[in-house]
Amino acid sequence: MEIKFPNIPLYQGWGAPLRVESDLRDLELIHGQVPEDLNGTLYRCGPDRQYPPMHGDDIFIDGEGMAHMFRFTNGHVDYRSRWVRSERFLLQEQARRSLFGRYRNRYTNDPSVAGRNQGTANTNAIWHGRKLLILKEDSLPVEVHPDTLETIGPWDYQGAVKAVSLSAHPKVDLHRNELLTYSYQATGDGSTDIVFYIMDAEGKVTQELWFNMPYPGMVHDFAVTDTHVIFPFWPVITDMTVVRNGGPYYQWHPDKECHFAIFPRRGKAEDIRWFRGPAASAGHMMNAFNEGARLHLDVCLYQGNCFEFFPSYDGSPYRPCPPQLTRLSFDLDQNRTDYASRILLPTPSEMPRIDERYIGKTYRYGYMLCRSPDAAAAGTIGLSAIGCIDHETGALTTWSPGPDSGVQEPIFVPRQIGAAEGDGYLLVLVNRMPENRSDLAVLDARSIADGPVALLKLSLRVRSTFHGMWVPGQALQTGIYNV
Ligand code: V55
Ligand code: FE
Repeated sequence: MEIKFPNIPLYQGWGAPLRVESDLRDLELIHGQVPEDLNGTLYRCGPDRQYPPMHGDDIFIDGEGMAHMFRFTNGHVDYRSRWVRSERFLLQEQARRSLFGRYRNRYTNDPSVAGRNQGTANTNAIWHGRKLLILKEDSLPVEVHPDTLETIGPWDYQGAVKAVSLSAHPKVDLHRNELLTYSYQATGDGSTDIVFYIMDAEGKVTQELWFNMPYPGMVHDFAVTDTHVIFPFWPVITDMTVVRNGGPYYQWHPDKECHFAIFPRRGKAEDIRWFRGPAASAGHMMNAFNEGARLHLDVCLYQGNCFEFFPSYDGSPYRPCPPQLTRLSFDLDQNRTDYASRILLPTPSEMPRIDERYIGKTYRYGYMLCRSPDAAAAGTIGLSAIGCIDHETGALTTWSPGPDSGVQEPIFVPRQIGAAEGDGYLLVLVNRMPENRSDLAVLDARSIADGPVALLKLSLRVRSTFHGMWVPGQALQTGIYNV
């Protein structure tokens, strides 16, 4: 059977399937100097396409996972990429074709893979509990080797995780060396079960709280404060009747409300407080923190449906709405169920990150993709700049790699153990679209507008990735983070 990808925009230009595993020792330096104090590894993960899809209407969040690493040692930077050899990948490799159908819809899979794991392992890479884990929210983590990216296998915390999946957006508490994570639709497709877990530095489950969601929604990300956990439920909902008929796994329900569950990190089901508000949606949270009895959630919020490819259940047309960094504030000492909402930044922004030593704490700096001044002139959303918001002044500073280039989610690296908040670097993959290849930019996080302190060249394209993490060399050796 011939290998031919459908002629759709998704697979053209920068999105063309790459399907290549690479090793590139010693990236070329375009300009600047790689900081000598930057020792460790940037891990990232994104989708590629192993084989042409079974259905023509593929969506970009559904390719097979490719893991990437950039290892920094004493000024040298080495790059490597490997497919994540999930059960799905291995089955398809054997068959030399796609066997899994539409995104998360097992009713569209080839009958030969009934009951097999359809997880793509394409969303995030995190290092915790002495393991490098590749994550996809519909399945359990896949462990890969932190030096080689060779796949080791699925990881269920020695059977302690009974949920069928774990989120791709866990939070690592670097101070306590704990992982805070969860599973939604945790007992199977369309279920309303959700479970919150805390794992210790050795990967032992030390907290587990099961409860029910208001509807079987998508819970792509959540947030934690030093004391609490907040789960947002946006009305992007699974209807199993639709799924069984081969339809989309999620549909937008503009007539349903958002719900938020807030409880103490070590709380019980009776501690859960619920809040509600008008329909909106989001992929990603920047951070959350406590201020007295109030909990603030900073989120890149869409005033409508954030997924064009998950249509409205009632056939109403998709209305584009740019993501805006918004602070939702919840009073925990009163009996109200509503919350306050304030836009922190009107400029569209997404893929928010912070200095992760400040997860759950009052924090000053946020980093994200944002609309570049160039794109603003062209009238597109064009999230082609890196932004840094200073919550103390409200000021936004940006760096754009040029009008024909794109950027991927920035990752913050502290300059050294004990550095002040925001004192460090941002690592940014730059998409050089006209040249069909990538750069890796190292920015000084305190002055991103000055441009990279080091710009490294790859002779190849690093297809768009979603998320990742910096792991200090010292942490890989000792097994724990030291901040
Ligand atoms: C998202 C991404 C996913 C997914 C569900 O950005 C939601 C949201 C990368 O995969 O499966
Ligand atoms: Fe995400």
